[in-house]
Amino acid sequence: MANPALTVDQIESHNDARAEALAEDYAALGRQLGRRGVDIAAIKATEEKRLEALGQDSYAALKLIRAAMHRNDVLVNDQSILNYWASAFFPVLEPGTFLYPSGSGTLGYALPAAIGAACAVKRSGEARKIVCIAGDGGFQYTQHELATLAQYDLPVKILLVNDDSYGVIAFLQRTMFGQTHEVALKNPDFAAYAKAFGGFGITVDKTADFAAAFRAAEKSGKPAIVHLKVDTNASTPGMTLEAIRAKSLASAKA
Ligand SMILES: Cc1ncc(C[n+]2csc(CCOP(=O)(O)OP(=O)(O)O)c2C)c(N)n1
Ligand SMILES: [Mg+2]
Repeated sequence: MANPALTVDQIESHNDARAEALAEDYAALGRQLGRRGVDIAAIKATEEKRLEALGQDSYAALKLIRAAMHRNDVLVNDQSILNYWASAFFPVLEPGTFLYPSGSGTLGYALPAAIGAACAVKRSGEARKIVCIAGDGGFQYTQHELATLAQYDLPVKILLVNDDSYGVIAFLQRTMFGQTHEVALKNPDFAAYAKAFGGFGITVDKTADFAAAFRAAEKSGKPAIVHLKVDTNASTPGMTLEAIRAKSLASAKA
């Protein structure tokens, strides 16, 4: 016999129970690590300092976004260098406000998930912002869903970090093989793409311009893309990609 369909209320109560169980698991893990003398807060603070020292535009944008968001607003993440950093360093202040494809690591998750979050917020009548972060590669997996945002007038704000590349894959290839293969991307003009759907689109290429661009996106009241152009050779914690490449080539020659 087929399973009877679940009601929205049943799904919500199931999700609440799971969230509570997860919170208990994490608290228990924290206590266990604490007993072994592992100071997670200290490790996090050290790593955060290292990341900040890289002076990355995308990470600076992430911090500005946190400052612009209320504690109940929702950040929806794809899989990109900035999303990995966000998964470790974005301060999450309330349960259910940080959506991330934990485990599956699915590229293209963020936009459809943001649509789900925006529908839930609309249904609840609450005034909560939905902000979505994706890289150029991951965004293109599901970018046609911008049509859904436009059709249902869902004012999701998207930070699209564009390095014209599957950047993290390039990083891994350079680290392991000293060269890259098929990671460069030919992208559309993402700001124009948002405008083509009647949304708001803007391109910025430095941190100094980001806050004003994000404010303008919020003010528009529309689905919006803030298109942040970053160097294709963007840094990764601890070392720039170029430095990693040079080291890898040198060791291959030795
Ligand atoms: C469905 C799926 N395909 C492939 C991957 C492997 N993958 C993880 S990150 C990534 C590159 C993402 O590129 P982009 O969104 O531009 O972010 P960047 O690494 O440049 O910051 C790829 C191909 C994945 N996680 N999921
Ligand atoms: Mg990229």
